[in-house]
Amino acid sequence: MKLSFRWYGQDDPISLEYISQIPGMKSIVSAVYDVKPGEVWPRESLAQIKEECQKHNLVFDVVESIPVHEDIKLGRGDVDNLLDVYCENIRRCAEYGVKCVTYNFMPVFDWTRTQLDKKASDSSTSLVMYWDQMKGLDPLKDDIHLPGWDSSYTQDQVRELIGAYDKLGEEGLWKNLEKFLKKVIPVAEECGVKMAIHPDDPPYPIFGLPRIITNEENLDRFLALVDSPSNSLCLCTGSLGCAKSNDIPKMIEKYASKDRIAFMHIRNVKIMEDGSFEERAHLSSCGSLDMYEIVKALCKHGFDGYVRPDHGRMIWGETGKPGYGLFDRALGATYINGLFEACQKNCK
Ligand SMILES: [Mn+2]
Repeated sequence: MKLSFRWYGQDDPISLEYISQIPGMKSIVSAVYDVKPGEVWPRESLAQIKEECQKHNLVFDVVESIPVHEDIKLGRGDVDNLLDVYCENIRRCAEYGVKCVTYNFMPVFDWTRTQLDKKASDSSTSLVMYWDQMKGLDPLKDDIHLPGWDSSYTQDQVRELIGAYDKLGEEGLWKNLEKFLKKVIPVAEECGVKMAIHPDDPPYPIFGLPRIITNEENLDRFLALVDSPSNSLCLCTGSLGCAKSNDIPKMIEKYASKDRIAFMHIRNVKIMEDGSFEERAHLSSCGSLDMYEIVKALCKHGFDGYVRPDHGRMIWGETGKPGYGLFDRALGATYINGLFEACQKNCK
């Protein structure tokens, strides 16, 4: 496996120097963050990320993410031009050494939480999604400002988008995803890039919006749309793991054996009685997921893709971007290192 860490570029309060001091750290996961979806990424921006990483003996080889324009997901507007731009961005990333590109196909919102700084009994804070805070919210009637949702949309735009997705439905979204893949995957193959779709977070409908990258049946359907190693998964344990019905080690076993996992996001969540969930420390005993079984399933199939510690808690007084502090993600990285060392030695 190749250990990686997400870095938000020059504005990230966590420096590449600090990241490079985490044992075993090799790859940087980043993106051009100041360009809107549907626009071409300037080569200078990619070159700059690459150079900065090199200065710290790190490699910029994973992109998270190239966002998919809502019109591609909705199949409206100038889709063909938007798809051309998307392909051009893949080519440009490859020119600067990128091997894996993450993206998602979630309508409107990337992820849903009701609170970003829920205090645990040890005074650490983390992101949570509580149903009792969600219930009663109706984006068609109320002005909703959930943390993490794109604040560049006006409430009217959100309502329009929700209406459009409602009309489209799940099958319509599948159709548009297929069109996207048929255009993009051949380009990725050509330039040696693995496209890794991130599952929906959480993996069930929110406010009636269709969600399709959610469970084993749908992952099978997704991978069959274009049967190529370039059409791969970013298997996020914490996203898929929010649904009790998803058996994460079993899913990893299946997709790693077929070489269809390009990228692993490893983190733990605690699922509550009512289906609410809290992001927790990476350790198995801190949440609902068995991290040992997860890593064991990867090692059994000689997994050599990218791995990153996903969201961490805020600990030791650190402040910053929720989920993306240094300390707890670094602890996660060393824990992941330990699990891999043990599992790899056991597999031999
Ligand atoms: Mn993730």
